[in-house]
Amino acid sequence: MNSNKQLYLVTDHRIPFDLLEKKVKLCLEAGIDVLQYRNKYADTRVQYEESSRLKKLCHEFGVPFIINDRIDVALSIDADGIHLGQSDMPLDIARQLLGPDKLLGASVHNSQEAYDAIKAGADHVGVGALFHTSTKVNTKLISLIVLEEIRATIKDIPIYGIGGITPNNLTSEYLKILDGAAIISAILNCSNPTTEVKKFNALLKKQN
Ligand code: TZP
Ligand code: MG
Repeated sequence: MNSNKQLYLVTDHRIPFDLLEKKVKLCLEAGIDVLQYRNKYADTRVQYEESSRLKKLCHEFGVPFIINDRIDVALSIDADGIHLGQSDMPLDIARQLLGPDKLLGASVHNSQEAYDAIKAGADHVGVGALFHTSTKVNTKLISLIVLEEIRATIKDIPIYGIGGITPNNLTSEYLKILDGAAIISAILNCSNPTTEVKKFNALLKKQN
């Protein structure tokens, strides 16, 4: 079992950017492993400016910075990678545009999508929603059985769980399958992000 699992923080567009930046800094200080900028609503210029600032901050802590959906924004700020869903740019085209060295993440919901993502050159996948979430609308829940099927298909690249994950529901059943957890609300919409990051890391980094 991989005992050094990753804590992958995803930004929340509902938080005003100056406050978000402060919270992200606290999380970097407390120990996150990856940051993804996710904002489906802001103008391109805003996305460019916000992601430039967050990339600079992440790199002060040696943490990779990934952009959701927008390959143009990722290229423009030389982000470390991109995360794409099933209705975004095809993964193989994204890989051609990004080159071999950038991180390419894919959202998958079943073993066929997992198989396709590996073939197209994904470096890691996100699977969710594992639990009820109000952060993303129209999200179907992925059962533990389907997650296990995806794990059986994906042997060599990391699988991150996403969707409604909290320190309470990230149980050993999930930890034995996942390589990491991707979180929005449980860290960014709580009164003390530092404490929550530490709680997650106590689960994710414990020696199994
Ligand atoms: N993809 C599947 S669920 C989800 C995304 C982006 C939202 C995760 O946010 P939260 O607040 O951690 O449930
Ligand atoms: Mg997307």
